[in-house]
Amino acid sequence: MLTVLHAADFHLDSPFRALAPQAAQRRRAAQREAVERLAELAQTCRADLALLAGDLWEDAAQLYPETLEALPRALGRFPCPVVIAPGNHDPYGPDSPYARPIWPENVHIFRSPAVTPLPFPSLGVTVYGCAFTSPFREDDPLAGFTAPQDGGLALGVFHGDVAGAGRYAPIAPESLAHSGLAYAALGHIHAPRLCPDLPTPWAYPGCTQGRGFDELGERGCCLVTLDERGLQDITFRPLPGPRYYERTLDLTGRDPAQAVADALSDLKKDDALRLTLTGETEELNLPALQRLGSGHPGALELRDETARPQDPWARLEEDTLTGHFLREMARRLEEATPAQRPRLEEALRCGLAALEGREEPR
Ligand SMILES: [Mn+2]
Repeated sequence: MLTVLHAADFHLDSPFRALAPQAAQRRRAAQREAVERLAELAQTCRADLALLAGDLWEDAAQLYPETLEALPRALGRFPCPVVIAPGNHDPYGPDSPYARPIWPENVHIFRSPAVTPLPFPSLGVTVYGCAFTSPFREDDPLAGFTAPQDGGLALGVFHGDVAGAGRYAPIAPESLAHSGLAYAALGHIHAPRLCPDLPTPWAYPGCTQGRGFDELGERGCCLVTLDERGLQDITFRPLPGPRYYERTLDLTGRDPAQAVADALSDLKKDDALRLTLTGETEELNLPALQRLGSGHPGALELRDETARPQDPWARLEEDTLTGHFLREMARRLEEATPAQRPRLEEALRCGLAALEGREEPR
């Protein structure tokens, strides 16, 4: 049995421009720590091989020296070979950090845009992969490629866009199907997507850490097990670290400050929450509500979509259909028994909504 750890899209040293400088700095530190957590996971699950499918950093020109120390050090802690297929954010080139003598012996980096074999005879595995050598690549790196069926296990690691048609190495489904690979470890798409189907199982592990409200929830890597017949299992494994969440909070009948405090209570310090406030409530004191998030620096985003409570009887005197409706409902409610009232009140709300052309009763 072969255990493969597959990760991609670390985007180390992302700018986190939406955050205050200190919070952004903590996010970058957490990104570096995520690579340490990956190394620990590789140790605890006794990985035989790690496949990193590109975009390990956001921009080589903006890398901090700390990162160029931390990344090779963390990769050196993997108990196995680590194979990197550079992507559009970390393309290989003579000036790339990948060309510097900073990488430990267990790290192997693809340098050519052509698919190249990298054999690991002791594992009975050949890894096929290639590199972005510039920020764009419009051809399909797997077009016309088929791994020789030489008895060993053929695995692939590529940065590219499955079924995409853009400038980031579009990989056609037919190319994958004809590749002869027992598993294709992909990178580029930031949401996890696992496709274990034959003939060529593939997956995107997604980015190792969310960087904004377009990258919500748990983030991590894939653990893949294979035997000589091929894929046995793919599992998504979340990594610890700051998370982005998006929630809706209905404030109808609630104390806004208490409701927002409750929503924040299960959030970790560096987590970020976008909270859309809905329902009927008095005018909100947004700065005061925002201050409740001061324990989560720069990471509570409030969106006020609340409505003011309406007096249903405001138009009772009007000589309009609505006025007639309200007067009729007032008469019936006056005569109603307590048991009849809830149904009539519901009819009042629905009737008013219909007259106002609303989709939902207030
Ligand atoms: Mn990426």
